[in-house]
Amino acid sequence: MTFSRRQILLAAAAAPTILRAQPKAEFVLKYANNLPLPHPMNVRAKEMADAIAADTGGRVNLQIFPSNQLGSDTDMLSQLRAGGIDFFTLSGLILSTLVPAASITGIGFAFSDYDTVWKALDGDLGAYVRKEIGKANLLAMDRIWDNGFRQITSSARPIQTADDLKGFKIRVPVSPLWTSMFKALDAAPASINFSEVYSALQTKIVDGQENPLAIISTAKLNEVQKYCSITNHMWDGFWFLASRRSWDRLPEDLRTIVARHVNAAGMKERTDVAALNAGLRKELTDKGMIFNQAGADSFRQRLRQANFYAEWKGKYGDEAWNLLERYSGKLA
Ligand code: X2X
Repeated sequence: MTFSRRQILLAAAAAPTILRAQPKAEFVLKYANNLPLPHPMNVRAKEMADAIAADTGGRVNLQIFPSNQLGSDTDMLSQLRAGGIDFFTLSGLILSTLVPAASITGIGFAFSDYDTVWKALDGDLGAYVRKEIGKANLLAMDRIWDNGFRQITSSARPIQTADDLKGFKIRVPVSPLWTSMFKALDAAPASINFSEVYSALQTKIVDGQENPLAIISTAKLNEVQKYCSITNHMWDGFWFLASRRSWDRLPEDLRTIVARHVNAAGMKERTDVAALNAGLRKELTDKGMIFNQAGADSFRQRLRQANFYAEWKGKYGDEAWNLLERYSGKLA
C-alpha cells in the first residue's frame, strides 16, 4: 500500500506532536506557517506557545506546523477558512486573493524605512486592512509580524537597474500585485508557492526570486542562487490570522492571554528579523553570494511609466490610497 505525500502530511497533522502532547488541554489550536524552523517567526512562536501553555495553566495547547508541513500558502488559507487550522501567518499580498485591500502595504517602494512601516501598520493603515480582513470572517491580530524589505536574487546576472529585469524569469508569490509589479518592470514573473521555490530555482524553471535576507538565508536559497541585488523594492509582513470560528470558541479570558502573547511575540520577531536582515549580507557573502546595491530610481521611474501606481490607486480606491500616501508620500 502506498500513500501520497498529501495523505502523509494530513496524517502527520492529525497526530499529536509528541513533544507538545498535553492530553489535558481543553483547547488544542493549530498554528501553521510557510517558514523554515530557524526563522525568527518559528523561534518566537515556540516561546509564545510555551508562554500560552504556562499562563493558561495548560488549558490551551498551541501546536506549531512550520515550513509548509500542512501545504502551500494557498492550501493553508483554504484550511484556515474551513476550520482545519486555527491560526496562520500570511503575507497581506497573498491574502489579497481573498481580501483585495490587504496587498496595499506591498506597493513598490512605498516605505523608505522600518520606522515608517511600523507607524503605518500599527496605525491607521494597519487598522484599515485589519477591518477589511474581518469582513472575510478572519481575525487579524493587532501586530503584524515582519517579513522584511525584499531583495532580488538571481542565478544569471546581478540586477543593477530596471533594464536588467527585462525578460527576467522571476518567481513571485501567488498574488496579483506581485505579478502586476514585475510585469510593469518588464520582467517575466511566474507565480509559485514558497514551498516550491527552492526546487524551481534549482531546476532553473526560473532564474531568480525575491525575498528578504532572513528568508534567503534560513531557506538556504543561496545554495541555488549566485547574485543578490539589494533593491528594497517592497516591504512585506505576515498578518497573524485566526479563524473566526476557532477564536469565538475560546472563552474570553483565554482569548486575552493568547492575543497578548501573540502580539508580544510579533514585536520580538520584528526586532529579530531587522537585526538578521542587517547582518546577513556579510554571512551570505562568505558563503559565496555576490552582492550589489541597486538604486531605486530606475525601478520607480519604470513603474510610473507603466502606470502601475495609478492603476492600483484605482483598484484600492481613494480612502485606502490616501492612507498609504500619508506614509509613503505622493506615489500617483
Ligand atoms: O513566499 C514568499 O516569498 C514569502 C515567504 O516571502 C512569503 O510568505 C510572502
